[in-house]
Amino acid sequence: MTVPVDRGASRRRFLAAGLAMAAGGGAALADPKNLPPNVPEWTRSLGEGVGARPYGRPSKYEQEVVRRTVPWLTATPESSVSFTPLHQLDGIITPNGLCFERHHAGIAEVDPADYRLMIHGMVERPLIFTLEDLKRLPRVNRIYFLECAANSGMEWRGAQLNGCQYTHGMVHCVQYTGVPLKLLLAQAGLKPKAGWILAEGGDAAAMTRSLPLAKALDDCLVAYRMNGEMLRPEQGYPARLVVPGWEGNMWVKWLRRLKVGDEPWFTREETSKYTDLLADGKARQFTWVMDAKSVITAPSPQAPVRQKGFLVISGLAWSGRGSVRRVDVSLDGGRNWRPARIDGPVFDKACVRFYYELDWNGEPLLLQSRAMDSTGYVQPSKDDLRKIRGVNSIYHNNGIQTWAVRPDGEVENVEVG
Ligand SMILES: Nc1nc2c(c(=O)[nH]1)N[C@H]1C(S)=C(S)[C@@H](COP(=O)(O)O)O[C@H]1N2
Ligand SMILES: [Mo]
Repeated sequence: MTVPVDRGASRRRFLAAGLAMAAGGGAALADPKNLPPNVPEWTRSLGEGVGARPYGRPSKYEQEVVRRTVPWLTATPESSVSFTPLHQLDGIITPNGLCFERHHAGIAEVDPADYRLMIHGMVERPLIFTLEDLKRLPRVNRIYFLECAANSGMEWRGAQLNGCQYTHGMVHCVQYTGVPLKLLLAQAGLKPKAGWILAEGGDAAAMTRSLPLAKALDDCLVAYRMNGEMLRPEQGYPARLVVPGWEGNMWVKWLRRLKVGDEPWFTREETSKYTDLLADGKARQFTWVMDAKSVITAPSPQAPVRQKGFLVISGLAWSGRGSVRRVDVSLDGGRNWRPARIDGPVFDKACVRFYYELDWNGEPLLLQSRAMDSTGYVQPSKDDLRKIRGVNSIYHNNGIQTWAVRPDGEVENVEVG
């Protein structure tokens, strides 16, 4: 059923038309015996009682909303990544079970009774905390995004992966509960020469990163809860480092040790990995901050447009340097930009949700979004980024993404010259 839409109509009329189409369009898939004026199946019998689901699960009709992997990307599942289904989510919070995972040696299953966090090195009092010790300390709640530095890393040499889950799905945004790192360091007492901290994970990769003391004392947390419940094993249960705005690799999971020193350790993860190879063969090192970035999550290749008429374009934006101040959307590959509508809370170093509504009559679109943050920084085009960074890099690709919307509503990952 097609409802002709007057292109000059008011937004209220677009909405009315959209609703009429939704009712008509949905009818093809529906079972008539559940539709008005009939009494549907679920009204004819008692439902499952309370207690049947001690830990709730999504509806059985939502089974397609899952993390996905790209099998050819990595040699083993233990050192690999799964991607957040960004195209199927809304708002700013990522549900715990859908947060992308990046492990270098699989998921460590840490018994909380045996969990210990050691603080040593250039401190007055080396300390060992149990999980209960951490939980007894004053705690804070903060919403932050975590983005792997390799997010969009496959796209440096051109459009590759057909879906924002794969091009941008190495990001999640949750509310952490934890202890400010500065409080733990104060308990141990920093020696005058202290300038760096080595964070080590308790997994088989024993992931280690050097963290400058200034950042540790600023806003880092040792978190043990996400979105209210204890961290998931995938996210570092029972405790992980939270390094707001900085590359995901530094957010050491299954955190077992913090060593205070006076210089960085130059570990594998900050020399051979997580450095950015430039065109001249030199590499940038210690590029910790994740710059402003955005992506349209729907429509996108995995979320094509199903109906003409009123269309909500939806996306996510974030910046590791502050808060997102504005997001612009382009329908024509970056020639014209219009401000998007940000809806929901805007926090520092957290995702924001933006919308742009339009009436779509089947004309081809080249959808783009660009984020601006509180420092005045504007998300660059991929070509502008390549002028400075070359194409040897894997990490820190925050270039503007383009989705081509075809007249039939299918969407494709493309680049505009
Ligand atoms: N101990 C440990 N911490 C780790 C990793 C790891 O493999 N082991 N991977 C890092 C990387 S590269 C990223 S991007 C983030 C991913 O966090 P997530 O799995 O919660 O999404 O964790 C970081 N912390
Ligand atoms: Mo990462």
